[in-house]
Amino acid sequence: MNDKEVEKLILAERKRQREGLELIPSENYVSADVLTALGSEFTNKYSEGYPGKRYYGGQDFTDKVETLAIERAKKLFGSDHANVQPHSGAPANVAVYFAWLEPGDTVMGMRLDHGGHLTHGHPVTTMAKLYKFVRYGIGNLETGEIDYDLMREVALKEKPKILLAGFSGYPRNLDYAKFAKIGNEVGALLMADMAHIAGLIAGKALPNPFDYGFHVMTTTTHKTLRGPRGGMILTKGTPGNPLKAVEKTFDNLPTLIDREVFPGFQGGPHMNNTAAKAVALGEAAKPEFQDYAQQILKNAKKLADEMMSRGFKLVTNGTDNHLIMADVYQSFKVDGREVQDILDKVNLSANCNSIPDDPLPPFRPSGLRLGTPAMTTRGLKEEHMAQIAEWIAQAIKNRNDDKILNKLSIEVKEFSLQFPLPSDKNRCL
Ligand code: DSN
Repeated sequence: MNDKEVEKLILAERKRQREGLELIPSENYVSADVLTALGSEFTNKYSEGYPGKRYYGGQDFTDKVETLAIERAKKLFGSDHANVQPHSGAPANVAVYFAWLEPGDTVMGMRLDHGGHLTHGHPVTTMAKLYKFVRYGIGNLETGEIDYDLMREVALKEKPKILLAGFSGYPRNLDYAKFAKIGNEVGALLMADMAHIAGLIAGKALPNPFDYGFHVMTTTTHKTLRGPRGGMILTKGTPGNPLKAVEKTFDNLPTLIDREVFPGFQGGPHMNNTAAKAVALGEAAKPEFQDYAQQILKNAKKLADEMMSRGFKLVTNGTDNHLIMADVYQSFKVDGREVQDILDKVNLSANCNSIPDDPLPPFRPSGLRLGTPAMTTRGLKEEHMAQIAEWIAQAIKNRNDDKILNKLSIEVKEFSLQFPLPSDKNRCL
């Protein structure tokens, strides 16, 4: 690169990623092909509109690459329609709200402190000024089971126009059949935000909400799906072909969503990103991606067991998916932010997170959130999980001993370097 200042930072970040282990459950390592598509000449092109209906010339190849991404997404997730233009997960969710709701309408989503996401109506978001958000949450904190009776009671009272299933900090599975029953009873649009688990659904390791009658799914493309940073909206039903599953017809939903993404509130799509999404969707359709998805779950269960055997209290006492939420405050009387900082010192990357009914504030919460998608990409298996749990426990216990922390950081680095990043091959920089 000519720009040595930026080159230095790119190389430093690459070194950080190689020498450490990524335990943040929403992060991953993409392939060299995804990086190549991201760095391609598609970044030079404006393509407002959709394939076959653009506002600028020169769209022969952008149309083809976007169509490829759309067709791959539809096939992978079993949808009738796909919009691959959202720049990320938040705009994907907002597009569905704008398409389906009038200001003042009600949406029902998961409590943030029980694992829900900011964009599911947290009071600090702009959406919370436009719509009324009501909540469901975990009924049994020991098992993590959602209180579906209370969900139904609130839904019957509040009549949400959207019932939203999805999370960014919930380590169990949702019962989509129960969601669908309640949603259909009140005539709500059934929406799943599968940002965290899209790769697990694509890899057939977790159930697909569409198989339970959901109407729309939103997702990011960079978490378990292992693509570039971006978003996507998948819908059932096509224009002029109403869904028969519910009394209300949702036939115009795909068109309404497309209009909200563009020209509603996004301008030109990022075509380099679209190309990279197409690559990632192609990779996720391969049989080996199913092995990857299963291995994520096996690793998460093993890591959870190894942590619990070392004194970590886990929210819901384990995991059914890729993520683990540890109550480090209850376990070791140290808050999640401090643990996050300690782990950074030993080349382990995780993030602090609020837990249900957290006695501590959101910026210094009780929880530590971690997960296995990224380390599984690097080839780690169940037999490595005891060592990772041990490093985390040792780092916390010896947090005031720089000598021990330094020794742990070297151990983690030497271990990590044995597992190259998938993009280490075929790099041009
Ligand atoms: N920031 C994402 C996560 O880490 O889960 C959610 O948007």
